[in-house]
Amino acid sequence: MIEGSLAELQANALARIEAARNPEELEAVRVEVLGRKGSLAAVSKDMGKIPAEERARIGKLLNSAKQTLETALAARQEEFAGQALGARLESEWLDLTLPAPGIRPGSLHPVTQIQEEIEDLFRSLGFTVLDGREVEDEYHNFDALNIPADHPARDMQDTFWLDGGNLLRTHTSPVQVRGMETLPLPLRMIAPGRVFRNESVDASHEHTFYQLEGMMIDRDISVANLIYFMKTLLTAVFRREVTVRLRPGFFPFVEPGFELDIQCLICGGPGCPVCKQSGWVELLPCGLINPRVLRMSGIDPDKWNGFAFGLGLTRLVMMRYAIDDIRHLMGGDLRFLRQF
Ligand code: FA5
Repeated sequence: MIEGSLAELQANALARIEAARNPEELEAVRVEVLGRKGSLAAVSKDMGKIPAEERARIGKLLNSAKQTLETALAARQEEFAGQALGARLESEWLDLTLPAPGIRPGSLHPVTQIQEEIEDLFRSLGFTVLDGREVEDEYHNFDALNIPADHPARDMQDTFWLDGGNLLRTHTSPVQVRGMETLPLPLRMIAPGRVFRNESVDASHEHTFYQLEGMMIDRDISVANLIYFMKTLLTAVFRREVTVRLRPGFFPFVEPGFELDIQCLICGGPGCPVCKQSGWVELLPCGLINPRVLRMSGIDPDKWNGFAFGLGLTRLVMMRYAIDDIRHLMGGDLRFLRQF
């Protein structure tokens, strides 16, 4: 009698183990059949009622049923675990053979591009490229350039003064002085770099911008030599004839001094915010080096003379690419910069 119900219990439990649809249902079957208060435990309790000679045999049957069910349960649990792992692998699957998304190549800032072009041009003409310092002393930025103590450029409004008397250079001209101090004569040098002025920003003025200084010292240098180099420079940068004009210009370190303006390439002449409605853009102040400046740097002006220029590099870039606001160039906006 007990044999029969044991066999039925086992068959029934095996079917339910097989039919369980998830680990929770399987656990419910395990508790019901193999748990402390489960159906197998109930059968064990009845062992006392079995005649002694039958007890050992029934006990064996009971154990074997328990083992069979435990094995079946473990096998089904493993099946569920395998399914769960499969699902997870499927959801987290990564194709390591896919090609990586391309790295977007960057490019040099337009100011750097034109700076490097001009450096190449002047190197081919025998010029040395010098690197100046952005923090300068008053002597190199002003005194050695014959800029008098009461010159308005030294004002707080125009110059960023630093503690201790130094300053952020207001132009690249101090590199002329450093060139005269260190290079042997005759000398040809250019010095591109960043300069700073304490002034308000508008479409054509920044407080931080780039200039490119140039200087040539030799024997018998004339204004004709200066004009030749300036024309060579502008033709290379604009790759076409540009209309220029020379006006007298005053800079204490050159004599005579000139302003070389180019006709505005943004508006072509009638006037726009970049050329302040004048049709001309001041680009290239230049002149023959003042003999006093040569003498201050230990050069004999009776034997040597030369020319110097101070190109507004940021403005030149604006002209070349017809950029109508200088703030685009200094703003670091990638939407703008990716065009170059
Ligand atoms: C000078 O700085 C002189 N050192 C140039 C020089 C060198 C003259 C050698 C003679 C011999 P200026 O202050 O004019 O000069 O500036 C030179 C150029 O820098 C200008 O023509 C202009 O193109 C540019 N520039 C001046 N101020 C600004 C500004 N705030 N923002 C952008 N560009 C400027």
